Amino acid sequence: PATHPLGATHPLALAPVTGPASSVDGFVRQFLRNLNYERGVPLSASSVNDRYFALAMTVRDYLMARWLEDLRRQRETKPKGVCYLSAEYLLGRQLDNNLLASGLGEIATEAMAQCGIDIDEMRAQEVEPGLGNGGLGRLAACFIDSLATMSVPNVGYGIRYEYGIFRQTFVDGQQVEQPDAWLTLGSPWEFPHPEGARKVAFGGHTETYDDGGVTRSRWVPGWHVQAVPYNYMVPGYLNGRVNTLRLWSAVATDAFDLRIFNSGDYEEAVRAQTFAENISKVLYPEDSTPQGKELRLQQQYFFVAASISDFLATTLGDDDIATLPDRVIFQLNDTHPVIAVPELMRVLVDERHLEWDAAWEITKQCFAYTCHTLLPEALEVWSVDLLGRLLPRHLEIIYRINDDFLDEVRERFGDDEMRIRNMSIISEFPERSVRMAYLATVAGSKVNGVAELHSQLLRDKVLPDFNEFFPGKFTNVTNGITPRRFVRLANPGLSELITEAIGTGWLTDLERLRELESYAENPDFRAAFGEVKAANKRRLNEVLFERDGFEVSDGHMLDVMVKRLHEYKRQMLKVLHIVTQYESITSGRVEAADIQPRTFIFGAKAAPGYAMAKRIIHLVNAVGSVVNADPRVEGRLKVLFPPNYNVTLAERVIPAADLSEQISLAGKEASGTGNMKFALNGALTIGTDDGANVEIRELVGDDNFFLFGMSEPQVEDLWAAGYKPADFYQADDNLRRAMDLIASGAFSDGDKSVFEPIVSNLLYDDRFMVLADYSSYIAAQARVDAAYADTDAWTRSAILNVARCGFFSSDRSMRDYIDRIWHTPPML
Ligand code: Z2T
Repeated sequence: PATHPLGATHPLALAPVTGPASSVDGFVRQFLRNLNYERGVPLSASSVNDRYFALAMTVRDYLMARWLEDLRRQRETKPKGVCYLSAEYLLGRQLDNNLLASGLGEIATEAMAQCGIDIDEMRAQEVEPGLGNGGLGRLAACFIDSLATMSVPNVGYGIRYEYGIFRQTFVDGQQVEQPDAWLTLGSPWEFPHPEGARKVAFGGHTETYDDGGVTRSRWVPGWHVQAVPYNYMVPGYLNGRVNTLRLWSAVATDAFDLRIFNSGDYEEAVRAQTFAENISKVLYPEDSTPQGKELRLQQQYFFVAASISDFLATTLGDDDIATLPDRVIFQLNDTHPVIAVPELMRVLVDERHLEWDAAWEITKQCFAYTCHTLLPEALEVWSVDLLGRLLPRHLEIIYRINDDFLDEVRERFGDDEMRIRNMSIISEFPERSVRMAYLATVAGSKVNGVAELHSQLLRDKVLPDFNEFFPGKFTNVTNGITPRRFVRLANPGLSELITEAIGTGWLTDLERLRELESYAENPDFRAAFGEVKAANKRRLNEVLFERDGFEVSDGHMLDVMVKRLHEYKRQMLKVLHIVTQYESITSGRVEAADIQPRTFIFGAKAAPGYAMAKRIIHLVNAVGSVVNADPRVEGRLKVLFPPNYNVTLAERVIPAADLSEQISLAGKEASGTGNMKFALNGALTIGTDDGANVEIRELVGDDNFFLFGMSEPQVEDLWAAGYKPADFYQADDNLRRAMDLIASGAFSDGDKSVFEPIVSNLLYDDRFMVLADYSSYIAAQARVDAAYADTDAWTRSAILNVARCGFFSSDRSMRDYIDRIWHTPPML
């Protein structure tokens, strides 16, 4: 048998590599067994998909013993665990991650080679599960990776959307959405458990009844659906641990089937079935503006009710319900799962017959809430009307929670009606509705923001009354990213270089990257580091050519802005910089030869209903076609916008980047996590003092970060003073020329109307103060150009970025949650 890749004496090497797949021979045998007996094909007649499945199953088989062992030990020792409740998990491809976690990478590669199979072709066969929109969903995926790696008991609960985030295509430069049918060829990573289905109720009405002299309320639902769990392995990194991700899929209940049988109205019955199954059909693609659609509320309640019921049935079992807080913390990933609060109250009071106050004491201890935004339009509210129709009992419970809470507020602050109105979970305008963030804040044992600045603004600006009322409830946990996927897998070259320099161990103790600091002064190391970056650019060029036919130029600085398209993130500022450079060449004021060659890469999906975001995508593509084709530019500026940016593409783009664009208006980006991925892969950041940029800059130092723009207090002041974007347009020649060029139709075949809405929005509204930060941004970009010209100094800075960003490991985020919020020790 092969030795463990960490060496048998390494403390993480708890589980020796054993079992059928632990040698190349064994792996080949198990692979062929799976191909023959699970896929039913001989190697000679197998399709790529057959081989991919058989390979995945062989990795699965290896992990299975560990999974079963973890589940057994959890049943036996009953530790406190984390139930992460999230409507999104943006997992990315699983094969490589699971090979890495199991330590089977080399064995599998050799075994495939012996079978005449190129393992890269297997990797390419996997369609990534895109069950999330962006940062929030990817964060959930990083967190469950870290929990498994840290041996903390955890189940991630969510929804198995049949269609994940849409596939983005461009037609004439404009976004067109295609359905993401990720399950068409099946998924080898999921384990359906129809026998573990939970019944979820909806609709109907409530009624009162006499319970031995006490009047109680109960729910008489109108209809039900079945929630079928699909389990996914979440393997820790080389520690022999496997946690579970459990995603729910909706199917019609027997009642629907019976209706098919009895009604005689077959079509109507099938329609009813389709209605039930719609619940887990598709991920809502809005990342920051809740749509208030009934189906979305159905999704939220569906997965949350199934998850609580599942936890109580399978984990708490017959144990005393009063011990629940010793066994679980339900972490609410934003407000999407907050309906879990009244649901747990309903279960405790209506089903387990606890007194209200006792139930509330338990509930408060069992929840904690993470807020991911500051945008007022992103704060979820549900109309009382809709909630009352879909979940009448829950609405009653929310009213009672609110009444009790406001009584306490009155007790503390007297009849301050203004304060009462401001703190009420129920808002009256523009229609009566439930403020989900308030409900989560009242119920949660802790409330956290996702970066220092964000948590501070949350406390002081968004929920100041609550902070005053609940001293100590608000806290910060700065986000993080898993270094396994975003350094080791995405950047094998850099990983090898790091290991050569400082040895192994850093992937589970990322602060050890500090040991690289001295290497920044070592010319050989810098040369090797530069070579890795160059190789990563070539690797990126390969995929960009393959997937989009892009031809990328050598010797360019790679300037990257990848994230959802949103006005607050200010892709427009990046466009104005590009147009400024382009205009300065074509007007003859600057020689093309004097310009630092740059390739600008954009990646961004717009919410399908977000017209302005879609127009900005159109503009980026339009600017790209004009700039890339203009001979006067002499190929020194290139704008590339590969469609359908996703985790798989991120893993190629980020390691190749020289410059990371993190240019949101200060006070708008809660944290950002792409910013961390870039810094840890040796890109320098040009950024505002926003979100986690603040902490990145503090760690890497001002010399290794290009800061620009207003600070959050300056933004506040400018608003208060009355912001007039047109004044900035008038005052800055470069800005005026860039805006005028866009307005002239230069990027729309002379048709001035195409981008007019963008131009006039910037001139007369500009909610995110693009024009106010423009001159500062252009000046910072000039500093970038100057810095890049000194390759050695740039590389030194890049190394220091890597060395000083170990803090941003999601392992550290998890430690913070564990110490300050969850109190769930590792299960050793
Ligand atoms: C999302 O990805 C984020 C916030 C949301 O607020 C919703 C979604 Cl889908 C409701 C992002 C933040 O914008 C980003 O700053 C942060 O880094 C990320 O969540 C993870 O916390």
